[in-house]
Amino acid sequence: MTTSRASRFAAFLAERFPFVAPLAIRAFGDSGSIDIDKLRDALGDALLLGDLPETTPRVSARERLQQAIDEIIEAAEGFLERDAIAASLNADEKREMLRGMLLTRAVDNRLKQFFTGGEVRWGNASFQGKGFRSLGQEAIYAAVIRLRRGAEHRRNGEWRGDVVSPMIRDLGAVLGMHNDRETVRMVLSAQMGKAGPPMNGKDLHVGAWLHGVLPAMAPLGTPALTIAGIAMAFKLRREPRVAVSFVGEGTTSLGEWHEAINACAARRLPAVFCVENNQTALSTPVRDNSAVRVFADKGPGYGIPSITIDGTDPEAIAAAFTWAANRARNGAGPALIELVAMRMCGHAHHDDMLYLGKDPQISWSYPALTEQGYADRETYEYWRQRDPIVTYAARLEAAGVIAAGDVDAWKREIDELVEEEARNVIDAPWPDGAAAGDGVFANEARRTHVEVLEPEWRERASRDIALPEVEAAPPFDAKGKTFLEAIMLGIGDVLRADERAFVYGEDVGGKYGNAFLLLRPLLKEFGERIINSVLSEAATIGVCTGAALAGMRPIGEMQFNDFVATGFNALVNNAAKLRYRWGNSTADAGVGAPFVLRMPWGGLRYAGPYHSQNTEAWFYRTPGLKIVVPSTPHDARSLMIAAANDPDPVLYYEHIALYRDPKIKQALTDETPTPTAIGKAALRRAGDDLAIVSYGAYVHDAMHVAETLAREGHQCAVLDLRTLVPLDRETVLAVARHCSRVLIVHEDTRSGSIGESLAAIIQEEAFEYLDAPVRVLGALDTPVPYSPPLEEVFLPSAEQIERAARLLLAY
Ligand SMILES: Cc1ncc(C[n+]2csc(CCOP(=O)(O)OP(=O)(O)O)c2C)c(N)n1
Repeated sequence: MTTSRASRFAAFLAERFPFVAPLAIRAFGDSGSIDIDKLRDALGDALLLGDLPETTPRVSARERLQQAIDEIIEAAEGFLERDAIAASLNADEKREMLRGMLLTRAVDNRLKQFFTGGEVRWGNASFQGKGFRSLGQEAIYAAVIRLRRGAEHRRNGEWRGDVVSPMIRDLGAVLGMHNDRETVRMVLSAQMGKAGPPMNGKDLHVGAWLHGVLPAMAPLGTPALTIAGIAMAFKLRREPRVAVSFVGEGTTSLGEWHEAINACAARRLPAVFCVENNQTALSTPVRDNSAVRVFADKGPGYGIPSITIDGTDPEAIAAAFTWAANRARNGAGPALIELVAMRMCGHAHHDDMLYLGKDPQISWSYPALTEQGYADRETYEYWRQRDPIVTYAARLEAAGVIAAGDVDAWKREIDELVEEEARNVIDAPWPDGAAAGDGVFANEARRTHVEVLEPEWRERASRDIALPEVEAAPPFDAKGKTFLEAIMLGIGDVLRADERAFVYGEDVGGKYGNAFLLLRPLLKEFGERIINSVLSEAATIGVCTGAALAGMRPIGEMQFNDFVATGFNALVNNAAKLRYRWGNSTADAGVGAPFVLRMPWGGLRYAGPYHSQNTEAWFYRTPGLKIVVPSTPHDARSLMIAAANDPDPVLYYEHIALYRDPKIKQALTDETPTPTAIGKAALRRAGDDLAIVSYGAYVHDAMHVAETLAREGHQCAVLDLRTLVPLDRETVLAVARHCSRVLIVHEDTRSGSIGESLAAIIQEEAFEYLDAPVRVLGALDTPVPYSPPLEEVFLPSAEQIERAARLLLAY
């Protein structure tokens, strides 16, 4: 079999464009040279047929065929570029790749030894840690060899290089981004849950923002979305930086991965997507996960170039990633690289036994597969001959790049280094347990368990029974601004004040300005920063998260809050947890995702089960997300400014029924107002007899009921929560203690609602002040029905609020 460049090229064409391979072979003849012009001519002669009808309306057959030729030529040029890159790899780079693979295997071995060795003890038991193996996939080290990495890309404590998002199998890429004993210790320490940056025992996945490494996530598709957001930040700031996503072939079955690629492809964001096909997803063979011929076949579906290469060939990998990164940096958008290799170990430490049928000895060589193992025997035997360390070492030795004894000497050095760092981890302290309460939000006090029945605590807490002042607010003004206009003004204030801010969501940009035309007045001034997302809530949330991480201040939008469900994972498992997972360490302090997610929300409009929901309780109990719920135009504007300046993700719930409500208009200033503090409730009305606590649209119903009852001499205080997270507990409790009777009213369905949570807090902490049960009034526990008579029964009515209030007053 010949392996001349021309024959490799023909094989490449056979893989991606099989019908063209024979034509190329004929065009080049025996010359062995590859002439792109000759290929173009040959393709033109063969494909550009004469008179054919349109392929589809408005697409001529000629245009379609020309597109196909352009695609083949681009792919051919890519092949040549990769070949040139591979040829340009210098001896130092080659040695680094080999040493990097050795280091990867040594660390992987040490992680396994930690798992089986019983060296680390917690109390009376050994702590094994939970960890994943990378045996057989060490060549991934080569993917980062020509990325922008290293100290020169860190300026003023900020990472300015490329960013990679490794998955659990990509230990090599993590080590490659910062090949230093510090990284070795980070990796070992993360698995063993010891104190130390950057994870500080908070997560076993390791990331190092200051070296451009995101921590892997267990929800496997989500990091690709973060990569899309980071790439968006790079593009908006016109920085020549690239964001790289790695996933296994099993993960290509997850929607988030597709949504990320599509979002990047649509805007030609500087991203690279890599699929590592290692034959097995946990235990599931490739065929049970997908019917594709090769995973690179998925790329053309998104209009991006893709290639499949040998995942055990470091030079091919280095060339592929350098090619893809170059084109991304030059504005050509993402590419997809599939690496084919095999996992030569179990999915995780505990799975070695099942995969191989026997727990392997720690060794530089691959373990043997026994009869009992579930790995496919024939495939395993094939890949056993392709150990990237063995084959590459032989290749470099044959080429004179390394000398005969180099590998053995390196193995000794590396083993020593890894062992030293393992000892350091064994000797390292455990994290201070109390730190479990640190770092959910920036700049907050440590969270602790509180025993609210302790007499001392009760004594201290129960003193505060005074009502706060009724908050000063602009009065109603029929000529004033609507709630909708106020939100728009707040967004305008933010965009004007902070060049890092941009708006991202479905239908927000172009000539449209969002589904409610809310943003339309801003399009002229800020058109370039009001950007249409692809139709994907996961992508919107992922892009906001990644861009925020990379230093932007996105204002994302769910067209209706109901649709957040399709981005739920990206919000609760990524945006909400990022700060906490990084351990809030000094080295990575400030690594959070500060963005605003606008949530048009609520019923009262006969809009049915998918355009009316109250989703705030879904997130109320997710640590790491703030929630604001303005009820007046003034607050809508000033809370938008506060939310955009907040260092953490803020869900901004804007009630659609208030958007154009003429009864709540207020005069607003021309100047940017002072931001309203997040976490501060507003007393809207003072009263001693009953406290009505509410938020969103129902604040106005509460006020009406209070006014009605006042005419009869009953004075009700009305508390507008305004922020749900962090909850203004002190004010809620002060109002409850002061009035002794509490009615909580909200639009959301009752069971598991925020009202029930407040009632629990009030009865626990203000029990001795209460003269009546805390009453919670919410909607029926059903989906939101559409037809007016149905919705009116579903929602709590003014009559129900008034009746509950009267019963409480009389209790
Ligand atoms: C969303 C999600 N579902 C399930 C899992 C459990 N899980 C962990 S790894 C894994 C297999 C991943 O396979 P693949 O993407 O091919 O990567 P590989 O492990 O083979 O490198 C599964 C199912 C998970 N982590 N995340």
